[in-house]
Amino acid sequence: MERTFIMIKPDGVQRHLVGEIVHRFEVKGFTLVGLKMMKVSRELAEKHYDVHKGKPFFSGLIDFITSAPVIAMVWEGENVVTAARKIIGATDPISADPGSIRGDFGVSIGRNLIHGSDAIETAEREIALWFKDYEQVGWEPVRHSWLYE
Ligand code: D4T
Repeated sequence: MERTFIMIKPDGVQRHLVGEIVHRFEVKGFTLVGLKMMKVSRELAEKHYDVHKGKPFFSGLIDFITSAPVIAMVWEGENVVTAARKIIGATDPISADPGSIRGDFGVSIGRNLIHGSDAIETAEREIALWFKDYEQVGWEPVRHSWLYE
């Protein structure tokens, strides 16, 4: 079953949106298989955002991600990578559709509340970067046959 890496950023934690955000993934039908709260080191933040190194917003982004705790999660389900990006919404919250997390709760690209892996290969890289194997707990939800034909 497909897995994706989701992180509630420091603004989501500071704005007390953790429960709301977790709820959206749960009620959609995805399964939580890993969750931890952590203060991110600059080293981990720079590895995670490696592709943006050298861009004008990079140092501000690293300052922001390391400024307060985040909630790191692994979610599981069919097509969860693509579906999670839809639940999250476009990068700039002003362009994000209402009904998405960024569309409902954000106003600024530098405070866009949540990260989600953008492809299956990215998800594999990010899960390996953030989670040890034993921190991921595979389990069989009893609702499974009511979600999938
Ligand atoms: P993340 O990676 O945080 O889920 O965001 P996205 O996948 O939606 O968007 P991204 O990789 O292009 O941007 C990473 C991160 O950088 C911030 N950012 C981005 C910013 O502060 N200013 C900018 O101009 C851009 C493009 C927001 C998300």
